[in-house]
Amino acid sequence: MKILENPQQSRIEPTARPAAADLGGAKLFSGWLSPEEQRGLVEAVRAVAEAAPFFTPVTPWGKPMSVRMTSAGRYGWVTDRKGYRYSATHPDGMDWPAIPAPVLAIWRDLVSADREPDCCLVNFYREGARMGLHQDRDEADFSWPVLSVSLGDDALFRIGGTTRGGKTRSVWLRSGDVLLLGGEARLAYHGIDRTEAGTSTLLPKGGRINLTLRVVD
Ligand SMILES: O=C(O)CCC(=O)C(=O)O
Repeated sequence: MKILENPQQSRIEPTARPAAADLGGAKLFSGWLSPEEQRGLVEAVRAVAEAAPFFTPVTPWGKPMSVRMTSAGRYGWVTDRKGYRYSATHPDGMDWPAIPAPVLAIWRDLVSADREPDCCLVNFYREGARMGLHQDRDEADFSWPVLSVSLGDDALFRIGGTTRGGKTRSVWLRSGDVLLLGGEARLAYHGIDRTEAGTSTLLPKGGRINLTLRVVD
């Protein structure tokens, strides 16, 4: 896994950054982002959504997902009747906006300064939204980890092994937490069982935003 070994390269006060907890190979950095950094990220997401509006993805089987999505970067992740895939354009035809600088800074701090992610998927969970257990496997090179940032309401995250139907464990992801799925956990099944409304005041109308950064090709 390409995690920087020198935490001194963090942007702000490296000593203030929490250590990671191990979740069966995944690394959870609880409280990695300060409230001010979280507010900055929400502003950045707002600008992304103005350029590339949230849409309701539909599974290849025709079922609308409960999560709304948009993306930033060279690619966005989309799904519709044609299948799950990365696309260079939004379903409405426009290019995706660039990945905001403060989002890239998290990747540089925790993954690598040598290569930027190609895609920042933005998931928006209203109350009642969830994401079923799945693997992230539409990318070409699994040696790059998936980095996931939680903003807003708490979410019950479930993670298992690399085969469907195996043992899973659950942990609450809170606003400002950063999770890395790399190494043995890169292809772990994972999902969000539910969010807990009212646990954060970060988003004025409530809900949860998840940013997922991936190297695609
Ligand atoms: O919302 C989350 O924390 C997980 C998102 C996720 O699993 C995905 O986008 O593949």
